[in-house]
Amino acid sequence: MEIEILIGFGIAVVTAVGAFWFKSKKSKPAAPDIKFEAPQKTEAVAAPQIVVETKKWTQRLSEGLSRARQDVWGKLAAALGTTDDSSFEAAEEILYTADLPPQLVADLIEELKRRRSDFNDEASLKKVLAEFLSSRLNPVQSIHRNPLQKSENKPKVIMIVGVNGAGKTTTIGKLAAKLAGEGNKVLVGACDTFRAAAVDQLQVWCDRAGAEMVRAKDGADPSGVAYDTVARAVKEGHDFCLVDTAGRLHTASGLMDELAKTKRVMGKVAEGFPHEVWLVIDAITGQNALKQAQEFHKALGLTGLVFTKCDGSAKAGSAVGIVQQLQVPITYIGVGESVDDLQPFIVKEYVEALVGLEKSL
Ligand SMILES: Nc1nc2c(ncn2[C@@H]2O[C@H](COP(=O)(O)OP(=O)(O)O)[C@@H](O)[C@H]2O)c(=O)[nH]1
Ligand SMILES: [Mg+2]
Repeated sequence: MEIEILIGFGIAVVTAVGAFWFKSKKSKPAAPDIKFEAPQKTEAVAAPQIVVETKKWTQRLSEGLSRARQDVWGKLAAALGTTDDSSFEAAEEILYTADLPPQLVADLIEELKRRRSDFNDEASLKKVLAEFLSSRLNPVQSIHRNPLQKSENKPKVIMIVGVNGAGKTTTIGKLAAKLAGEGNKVLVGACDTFRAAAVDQLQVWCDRAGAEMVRAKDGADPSGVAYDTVARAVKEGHDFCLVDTAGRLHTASGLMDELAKTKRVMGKVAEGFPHEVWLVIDAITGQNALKQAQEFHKALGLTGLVFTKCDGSAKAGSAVGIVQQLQVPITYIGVGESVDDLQPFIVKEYVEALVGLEKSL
């Protein structure tokens, strides 16, 4: 009797499990068809090209500034979680790791204390930070006109200076690619005549960009190469002329004299040459970049700064201090080695990416 009950029970269990297995197996194939196709297709087709482009750059900028955001700006929210004075001390310490000038740190802490009631969560704190940083950048940045607008009297001449390894040659290569890609006739002068490798590196960029290049024998006088370059650019009707220079240490007075001469000599070809003198700054240099920049500014009268290698640098925020103290605007910002990783510096994009505001909206 017991055996019969057990067998009966066993059959019932096997039948139930079998039915359930069969049912679940049968219903499986239907699901994937609906899930996969539709959303991907509509997104790709519907998005207008321009939106996709903008998104890509702000995304790259955001990724490029992630180190600075994680190590500095993003930590402020946690530090300011409490309302006592020690939280402001902690915030101050974090800001110093960003290599900001002491006065700027003091001003920001004061602003945070003054506006304490304006932020009660992370998103509102980020807004206050972004407003503060913008208020420091905007007065200098707003005086800046579109630097890569074609000059009425061709060519527009841009001289690029900076210490060794800052990213001068790469910046010229990227700008040449951008300008030539827009249909401009571009001539590049290889005035870093001290290193054959530097000239070869520039040649590779120019070949890729579709720009022409003036090169002289190794060790030739850089100012002579600069003169030849701009004179040829005038003669041949180039739209833009980009002049690369050597970069030893900014403390070497010989370099400053040589650069000043190079600039002067270009002015002999036509009045107003060069129209722009841009200093390329490696973001990792932090506060030290200010001393560099002051030296270059004194010798050459800078019209713009290019802030490179912001990717991977916790000090990417130091740009704010440099712009404010030097009163020279940033024209371009670089967050990587590819051509598209160098883009015009837009205050709103930069501060929002730096503090992570765009993510919390
Ligand atoms: N990660 C990163 N590397 C960069 C950036 N700009 C330039 N570089 C690299 O920095 C190095 C030095 O650049 P280079 O243009 O030769 O410097 P120069 O001595 O001032 O001419 C090269 O390896 C570049 O690829 C940037 O924005 N991000
Ligand atoms: Mg170089």
